[in-house]
Parts: sequence; C-alpha cells; structure tokens
Amino acid sequence: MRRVFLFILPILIIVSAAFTLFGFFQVRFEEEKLIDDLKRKAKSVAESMELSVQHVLSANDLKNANYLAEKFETRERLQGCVIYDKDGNIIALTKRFGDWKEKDKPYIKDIIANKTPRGELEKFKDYQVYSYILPIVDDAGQFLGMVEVIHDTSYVFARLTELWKRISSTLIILVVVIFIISIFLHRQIFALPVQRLTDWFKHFQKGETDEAHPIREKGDLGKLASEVEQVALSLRVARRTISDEAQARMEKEEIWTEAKLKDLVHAKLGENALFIVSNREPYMHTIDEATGLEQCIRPASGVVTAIHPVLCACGGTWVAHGAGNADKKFVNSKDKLGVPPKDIRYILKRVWLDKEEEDGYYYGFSNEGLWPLCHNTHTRPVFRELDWQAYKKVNQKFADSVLEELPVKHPFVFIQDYHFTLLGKMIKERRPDATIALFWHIPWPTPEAFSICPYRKEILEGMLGCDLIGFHVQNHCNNFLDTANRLLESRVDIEKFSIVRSEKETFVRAFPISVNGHFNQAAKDADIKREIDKIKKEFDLEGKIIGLGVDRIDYTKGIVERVLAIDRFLEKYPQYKKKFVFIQLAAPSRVHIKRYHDLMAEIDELIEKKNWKYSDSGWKPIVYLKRHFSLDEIEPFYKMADLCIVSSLHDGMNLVAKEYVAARKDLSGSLILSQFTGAARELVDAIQVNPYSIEEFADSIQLVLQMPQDEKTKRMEKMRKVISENNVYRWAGNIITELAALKKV
Ligand code: ADQ
Repeated sequence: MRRVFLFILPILIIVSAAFTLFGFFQVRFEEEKLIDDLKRKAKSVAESMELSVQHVLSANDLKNANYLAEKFETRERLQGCVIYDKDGNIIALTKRFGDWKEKDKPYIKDIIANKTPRGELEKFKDYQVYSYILPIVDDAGQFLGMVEVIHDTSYVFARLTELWKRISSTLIILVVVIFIISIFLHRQIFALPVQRLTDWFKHFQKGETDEAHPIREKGDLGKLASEVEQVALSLRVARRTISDEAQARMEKEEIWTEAKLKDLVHAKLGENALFIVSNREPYMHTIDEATGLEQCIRPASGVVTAIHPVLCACGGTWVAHGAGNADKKFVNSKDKLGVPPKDIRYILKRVWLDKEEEDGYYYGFSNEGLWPLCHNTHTRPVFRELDWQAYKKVNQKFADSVLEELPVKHPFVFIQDYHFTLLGKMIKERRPDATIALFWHIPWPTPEAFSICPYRKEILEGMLGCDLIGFHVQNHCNNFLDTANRLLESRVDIEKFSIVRSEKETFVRAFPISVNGHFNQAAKDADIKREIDKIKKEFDLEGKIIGLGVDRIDYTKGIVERVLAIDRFLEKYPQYKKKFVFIQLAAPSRVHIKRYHDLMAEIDELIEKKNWKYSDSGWKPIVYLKRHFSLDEIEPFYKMADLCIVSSLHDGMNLVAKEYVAARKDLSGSLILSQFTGAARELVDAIQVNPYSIEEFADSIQLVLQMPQDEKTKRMEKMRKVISENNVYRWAGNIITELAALKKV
C-alpha cells in the first residue's frame, strides 16, 4: 500500500496545483468582470441623474435633492446617492449611508478644480463600496455641484467566496476520484497479476503441476512467468533424473553414508521434500545480555544431534520453536532461514510461542507431565488442565504452520517426540494424503504407568493419526502396543506390528537412533591436540586418569548417582586419590521447572561436599563445568578421557555414549554405561552398570582402570563397528524406506 501512495501522491500534488492555479485565474477574471459591471452601473446611474441634479442645484431645491437621495433607499442591493453643492458640501444623502458624511474626502477638491468624474473603490468603517462622483455643470458650463453614486461591493466578494468554495469541492471530488481510480488501476494492472504470479509460485513450490495451475499472465509479467515456468520444468526433469541415478547408486553401496541417505531420499521420496517438526530448533540465535554479543548455538539436545545430519544430507524443511532471544532478527518474512549458517543445506522455519504458551505446553505438560510419566525415575508427573489446554493450542499452532508449507501431492511429515502427540491427527484431518511418522525419543512406559495420565485417550488417538510410530527399542514398541490395546478401542495386529483404529492403520517399529559414525570432524587433529594440552594445563590433569560425564542437567541422567559412585570408588580404592579426576560437563536445561532447579542445587552441593572431602594439595576429584559447550569444545574432552560414564536412570537411547565411542578413533578409552539406556542394547561391549547400585557402580570404575589395554581396544573396536554400521543415516534410511512403502499415492 505504501508503494501505491508513493505512486499516487505526485499525481495528486500536480492535479491539485494545476486546479488551484486554474481556480485562481478564474476568480480573478470573475472579480474583474463583476467590478467592471459595477463601475458601469454606477456611472450610468449617475449620468441618468445628471439632469435632475442639475435642476435641483440650479434651483437650490433642497426638498427635491432629498427626494432624489431618498429614492435610493428602496433600490435592491446596497446603493446610495450623495448630492454636493459647488463648494463640496453635502446637501442631500441617502439615509442608509448617513455615516458617509464623516468620511474624509480629499479628492473632492480635485474634482471641483478639474470638473472630471471620479470612480474608485473605497473603504470606510464597515463599508466596502464603489463610489462614482459626477461633476454637474449648467448649460453655460458653470460648475453647480456633484452627484455621487455609492454601490456596495460586498456581494462581489460573496460571489467570489462562493466560487472558491465550488472550486475547492470540485478539487476534493477530483482527488478522491483520482485516488479511487489509481487504486483500482494499480490493483488491476499490477497487484492482481503479481498476486496471481505469487500464487502460481506457491503452487509450484508445493509441487502442483502446470496443467492444474498454468500461468495465464500476458505482457511483461507473462514473459517473466513463462521464463520461470521453463526453470520449473527443467528443475522437475533434473530431479527425476537424479532420483533414477540415486536408486542405482544406493543399491550398490553397503555402509550407510550421508551420500547414500541422500540417494535414498531422492529415490524414495523423489520430488517430495521432507518436513521435520520438533520442539527444539537446530540453531538458536541469542544475545548475551552481559556483552550484547549475538551468537548462533546448537542446543544441547539428542533430537538435534540425531536429526541435523539427516537434514543436511537430504535437505527439506525443519519446523521448530524459535526459542532464542534473537531468533526473530534472523528470519525472513515467512519466519524462515537457511541453515547451517555458513553452508546452507536445509530450511529452518521458526514458530513463535508467547510466554504463556511456552510455559503451559513446554515446561508444564511436556516436561512436568509426559517426561516423568515416560521415564521410570520415580519423579511424580504433574498434570494441570491449563497446561493441557496450552499443549493442545501449541500443537494446533504447529499443525497450521506445517500445513502452510506442505506441497499439494503426498507430503512426508516426520514429527519428533513427546511434545507433539496430537500433531499427527491434526495434520491428517486436513491432509489425509500426507504420510506421517512420529519418532518417540524417550522410553514408552507400561500400560499401568501410562494409564495415570488424565488425557491418555486423546494422546493415543492423536498419535494414531500417524502412519508410523518409531521407538528406539523393541521393548518400548511392545509397551506402546500393549497400552493402545488396553486403553483404546483398537485392534492390535501382532503379525504386522500395527494398530488399527477406525479403519486407520498405524505401524509401530523400533529404529535405534545413532550418531553419524564420527564425532564433529570440523576440527583438525593438531588443533584438538593443542586444546587437550590447554585443558590439561588449566585443570592440572597431566599424568592423571581422566573420567568424563557429558549431560544436560536432568534427573534422568543419574548425575547424583555418578558422584556418589565416584565417592564410593575413592573410599574403596584410595590408591586412586590424587591420580583420578572426573570432569563433568553439564548443560543447564528446563531451568524454570522447580525439580530441575532443585536438582542443580543438589548437584552443586554434592560435588562441593565431595571435593572438600577429598581435596588434597590442590587436587580435587571432580571438575564441574556447568555450561553449554559447542561440538568443537566437547571434542577434546571426549578424546582425552580414559573413561566416559553414562549413568542414566532411564534413557530412550543416550547419544553421549555413542558420541564418545565415535570420537575414539584411537581405539583407547572405556565406556561405563547404564543398563537402563537404549544404547545398552547395542553397545554390549561397554561396562554395563545399574546406577542405583552404588557399590557395583564404584567397582565398575575400578574394573575399567584395571582392564588390560588389549581388552579395552577390542571392546572399543567392536563398539565402533556397531556405531559405524548402525549410524544415524541408517536410522533415517530405515524410517524413510518404511515411510515410502506407506506412501499414500
Ligand atoms: P537427550 O535427553 O537430550 O535426548 P542425549 O541422547 O544424551 O540426551 O543427547 C544429549 C546431546 O546433548 C548430546 O548430543 C550431547 O553432546 C549434548 N550435550 C550434553 N551435554 C552438553 C553440554 N554441556 N553442552 C553442549 N551439549 C551437550 C533425547 C532422549 C534420549 C535420546 C535422544 C535422541 O532423552 O534418550 O537418546 O533424545 O533420540
């Protein structure tokens, strides 16, 4: 609209100026005409009186002089007459001009002297008049006196004012008409064709064919549109060729790589791009309140760690909550941006939530309700009706945001985690042709445990809107099937491992998630070595045995139990005092939830207490680094640690365990892994522990430290093989293969 105004404004200024100028000349012309008319009238009235006044003055007939003057009293418009004697004295005067006597009239002398008539516009008191004075002479040429005809001119100005009013209202009408016509023309000539083109682009983006939505534009815009149509066509042909080539290549390769996943996506999904939905975004823009510096960080999240390499490999759109305090600064008008920032591979679309929504949906229902409900860690879930309402509202908001993006034909939507249990159903209701998968990154509890949730039915129904539901391990799949069987009216097909409800079938499968087979790869070996030296120097680690923990601070991760186990280990095996240092990297998370807040305080206090208990000549057993670390920062820790402890009390998978193994190219290092993680099913060569059993846990640390290097190497080698074969590309490849098999054509 601003542009339309900028376009119309100069036209309006020019038209108004021209019209005002025209009006000005017209008024001037009218004024001259009226005054001229007035002059002529006054002159002819004075001349018509000449004889009568001559007679009156010759006879000095005052009575008739007054009679003549009084006759003007009845004339229309304000007119008057004054009769002067030969000395210029007034002898008769129309009553309504009585004040005229008082007027100073220096010109009378000149008229007497020159005996020439005088006509002038005069102003006196309230009068605005035209005065015409005619000298009267007798037949012998003797000067007898004068007669003055006075004519009021105010009607002239009234007429001119009226004229100005008419001109102004015509101008206003003209401006309005021009404005309306310009808007109309702008809409017809420019806005509508551009809108049609934009719609066409949108249809093209969504994958609609040209036959269904051909470009109809003519003229210059039509030329532009037809060029775009050609590009679109070539793109489509190129994509088809790529998918055929991809199919051939994929069949040849065995190990899953980024390239193989890319080929699979092209071969299986063809032109249909992938849409990922998750709560956590892969890149978050923040402003450091202290320094004012802008930063782009990768949040500490297993979901991000797993999905990011997949989208880097196959492109697509990732829809997530824009949670960074500077996120809004970095998106375009559609709330999108290309990521990774320096090597754009896919689109991130940010969805904005207000504080109330975030509080109810994320902190409340998702993390105080569903998270403890699904993790067997004895933290009581809290279900509040208000949180549930916010959760439903936010699921709908995400559904709307995803639906806006979906192409016309058979889109693939891949939803992540427990934040979006209702999303599958919401999308399916409006796009039954969409193929939808949900991956559940956390454990699924037993039916008895799940049944305490007041909203269990809606949640299960929402999830069964998806075509495929994935869990990390078979046990979680079994629990889910049992839950649906017991809590919903549905039919479970054990052969196909699916649930049928209202004639809609949902397949349930285990897809153990992983990392990309190596860790980071961005940094060079020499740089990492330098970093390791720096860290060792900073924390006085030279010659020490280094243990490592890397976690989001969460009660499921068993950090407290880990510290207690280290304490017990040092108690039981005091020979390791001053020789063993445990480094704990801990990213604060969900800090607005009391349970997390309390946990942070508990860990702080416990570590402080244990360090105080053992500290000796500058040595302390635990180095606690409580902050978020980038991949580049974590890598040297993984590479220098002699052992890594993952002691989750319950965990869907746990990617830290896999990252540590992936980072150990040198085949040294040992992993102590909780038996309650999903990762424990695959990493059978890790030293597995029950983190609740502090005694056993402490002994396992000692066991690792005593283990011959040969055995450590063998175990690490086997674990690395598992990870490189079952990497995240395979995980995504398996899901996409399943999805493509379900494709709603
Ligand atoms: P999370 O509970 O987040 O994931 P996890 O799988 O261990 O747990 O992944 C954590 C990620 O955060 C790792 O990539 C790790 O490197 C990173 N991280 C940890 N501490 C960090 C720190 N201090 N600074 C920066 N980054 C840090 C959820 C489920 C898991 C499941 C994953 C993937 O709870 O069970 O394995 O999703 O499905």
